[in-house]
Amino acid sequence: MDQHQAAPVDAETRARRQAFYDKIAPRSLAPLWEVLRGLVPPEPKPKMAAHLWRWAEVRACMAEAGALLTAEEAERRVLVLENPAFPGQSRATGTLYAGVQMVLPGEVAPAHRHTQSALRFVLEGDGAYTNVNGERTRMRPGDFVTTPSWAWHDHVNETDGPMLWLDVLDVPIVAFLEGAFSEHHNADRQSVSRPEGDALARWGSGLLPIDAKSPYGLTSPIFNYPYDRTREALLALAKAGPADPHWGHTLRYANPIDGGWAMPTMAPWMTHLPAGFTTAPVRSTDGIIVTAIEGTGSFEVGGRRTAFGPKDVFVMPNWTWRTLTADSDCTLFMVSDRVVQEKLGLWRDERRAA
Ligand code: GTQ
Repeated sequence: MDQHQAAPVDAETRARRQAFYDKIAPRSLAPLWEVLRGLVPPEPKPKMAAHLWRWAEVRACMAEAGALLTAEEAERRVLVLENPAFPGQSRATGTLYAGVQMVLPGEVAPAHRHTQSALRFVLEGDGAYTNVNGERTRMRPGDFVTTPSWAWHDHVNETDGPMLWLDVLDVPIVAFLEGAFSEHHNADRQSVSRPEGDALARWGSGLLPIDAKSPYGLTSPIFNYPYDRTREALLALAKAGPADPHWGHTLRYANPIDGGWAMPTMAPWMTHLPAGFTTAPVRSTDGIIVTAIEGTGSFEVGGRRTAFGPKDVFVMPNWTWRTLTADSDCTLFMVSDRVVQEKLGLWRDERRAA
């Protein structure tokens, strides 16, 4: 399609042009024609790399970090999952931050708030809680927990065992927009003003308050989408009919108020793949963070296959053909910036027959 080719130029012309560029540079001017191809490329060239973090490795490093400093000292004891293509940039994909957080028995990760939205996907432990704007939410493996932009949040572990989860934040997106603000609470733990389960009862039962007004702007008012419910729904789907060739059995986490994605900058969903199932190739403009809460299998991107097991975290690049294979029954949590791209009219996908 793109046939436009600049005619070759001789050395003298090139030198004259360069002299002109050098002359205008101090005036903060630059020639578009030297960079146009890169500014409006024919299609995305993904910069992020596909990568997998083995849970056993992350867990062992986390145990070491646990002996080095407390959650209070660290404010958040997190090992950042850094995409190898972006060293030092705290990015798991081109646009999303991810990390694994640990809160040990008796610890508190003190209350703060920030304009970045956060989500938690619980990996290990049972019953430590996160307080979000006056409501306590107990966490269990497989739960999807939201922390809306500018909501106070602290994490408290009063159980006997360590609690670990995957954090995903829109840090790179907010940084790009230069919209980062944050504050510390004057108390380590915020006071709890509503009973546990209040949000789920009001918003997460297929019912809505009669005068429903969104308490958290564009973010779903449900703080915790418990895994037992999500799992039950997915297994019912799997019983009811065949899996979609490209998506398997997939449900997205929705905002009950408007049916949109649960969060304004991060689009989370969950996929069940029965043992032996391989998805047909898809590529989409969003880079995706994945973790298996159950099951083993492999993913193939750009012709390279990598095996995964429970709690491994992996990333699949934007605009790169991908397939997922389940060796045993798999439940996969996935999240991307798809919601942002959809709002901007940018999201695209392409699908091939199996
Ligand atoms: O739990 O509030 O992984 O503020 C990074 C920044 C977690 C949190 C992260 C944060 C948090």
